[in-house]
Amino acid sequence: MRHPAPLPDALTTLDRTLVMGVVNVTPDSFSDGGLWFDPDRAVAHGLEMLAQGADLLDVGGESTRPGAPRVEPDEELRRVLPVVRGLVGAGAVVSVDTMRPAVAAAAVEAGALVVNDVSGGLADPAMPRLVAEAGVVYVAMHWRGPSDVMDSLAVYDDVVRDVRDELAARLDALVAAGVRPEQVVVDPGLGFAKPGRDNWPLLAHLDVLAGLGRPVLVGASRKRFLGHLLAGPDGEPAPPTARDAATAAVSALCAAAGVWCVRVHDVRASADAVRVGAAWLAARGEPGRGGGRSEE
Ligand code: PMM
Repeated sequence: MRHPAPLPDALTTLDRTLVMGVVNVTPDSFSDGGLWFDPDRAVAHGLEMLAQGADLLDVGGESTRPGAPRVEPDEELRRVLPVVRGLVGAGAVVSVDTMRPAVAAAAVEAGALVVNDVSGGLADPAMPRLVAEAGVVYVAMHWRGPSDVMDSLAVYDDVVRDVRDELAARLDALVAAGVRPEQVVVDPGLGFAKPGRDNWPLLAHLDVLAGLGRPVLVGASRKRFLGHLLAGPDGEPAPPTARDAATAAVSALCAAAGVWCVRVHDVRASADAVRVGAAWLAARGEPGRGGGRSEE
């Protein structure tokens, strides 16, 4: 498995897809809003996910569900920082899910090793410079605009090619701002300006995104397109918490496709699923596709 850099040896020696557990410190996320809004509960939830097999934890203070309004920067910091500190103090590898350079900087200062920016640096042009200076791993997700308008931006000629081309442009912009390519992970941004039908071709052609030469992260967990897939006879989408088995199935497919990391709410099933994918690849003579080393 080719890992981005820099990350601790405990992760870069793993020759399989990593599992990132989601810690949403929000009152309104689509699948678990409000459950972990209290910092102590959020930290306890993160520790539980580590015990269940999470390799790293992604702490976010701003919901990105379709239609969600922005959170004030001070409020986002107030939500995220105590949880990052608590989890880093407990020895976790922590990622911060934010579009704001100030929040990313404070989280990195508190020990976060990954900045996960769902806008890929588009929401705030100061983000790439901050990431270049901080030297941390940066997840650049495919994004076309804020959550309150993103559904209207879902117009593609060919969704796989368009997402690849737009991510390639982001990579160029990041490198131009001083970010080292080894720092960057790309992400198709499932569900972000992508209605149900557009998510499946992206999952089925992860090799096209991998062709950008960077590790790939996939966030399919509990998303709407899985709810629609699992709709009952009445046509009603399955609710978010009934999407975990399907999420784990996607994690196994991602692992078999050589994806670097899956971002999930229910860690236990995906921790098993990525091991299934690794065994499947190994039996094909393709263990981790490239040795358990980082690029540094
Ligand atoms: N999805 C959500 C939030 N952050 N980050 C990355 N890199 N990729 C994703 O697909 C992604 C993300 C939305 O899900 P949530 O509200 O459950 O956190």
